[in-house]
Amino acid sequence: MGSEGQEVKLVGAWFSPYVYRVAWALKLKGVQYEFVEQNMRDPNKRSSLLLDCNPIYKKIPVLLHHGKPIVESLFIIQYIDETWKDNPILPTDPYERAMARFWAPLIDEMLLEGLKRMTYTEGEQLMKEMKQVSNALQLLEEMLKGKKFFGGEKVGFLDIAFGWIPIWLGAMEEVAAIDFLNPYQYPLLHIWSNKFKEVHFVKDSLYPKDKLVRFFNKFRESQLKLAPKKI
Ligand SMILES: N[C@@H](CCC(=O)N[C@@H](CS)C(=O)NCC(=O)O)C(=O)O
Repeated sequence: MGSEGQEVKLVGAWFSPYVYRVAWALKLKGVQYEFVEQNMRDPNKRSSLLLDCNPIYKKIPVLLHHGKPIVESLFIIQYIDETWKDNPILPTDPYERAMARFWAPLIDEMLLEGLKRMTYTEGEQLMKEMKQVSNALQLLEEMLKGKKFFGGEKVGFLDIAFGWIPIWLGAMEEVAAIDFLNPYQYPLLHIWSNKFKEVHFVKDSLYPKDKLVRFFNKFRESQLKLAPKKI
């Protein structure tokens, strides 16, 4: 296992939480891969590689396995889990498995996409997004009751899906000047965040927070220029 070398390529970019998920899943499985960095700054200048392998969404990450592209991070993780059987990522219990598949995209929409939208919305819409983000954090706090990781005693699908929180949320909070992950309000999530950052394959893969803050500040500026102001 893990000796496929160049047969596995991860098409991504350093700043993307969706890409990290896939990298973590590959690392957990011990699969060797080549990282193919994309310049995502200009939506009109996507590489021909990305356009060829993700013509529908034109987004990263894309996993290339023996030249075959798999897109959408949560589907990619499931593909990885089914392809390399050691160190299972998804729960084996069918009910737990179904629930993990239910929560991951829901929290993506409420929390990750909600936070992105928060960086460029204002007024009533901003309040709505903030409420949704708090609701999502509360849901995560509930899920962690009696557990070390979302996956139980060890890192699983939801830990990998939510693994961006410890670093990316902090950077987004700084850009939006809002403190979301309050340890008093979300003590279990706070403990989990610290624990996840210490997981061996996560620890060495993270970029410093200030680099992400600079990136999100630029992202916010570009989105604010695009978004019509509603006052
Ligand atoms: N649902 C997708 C989201 C991926 C995504 O939004 N990727 C961003 C980078 S963080 C991207 O490629 N954006 C480019 C664009 O929207 O044109 C997934 O889970 O893979």
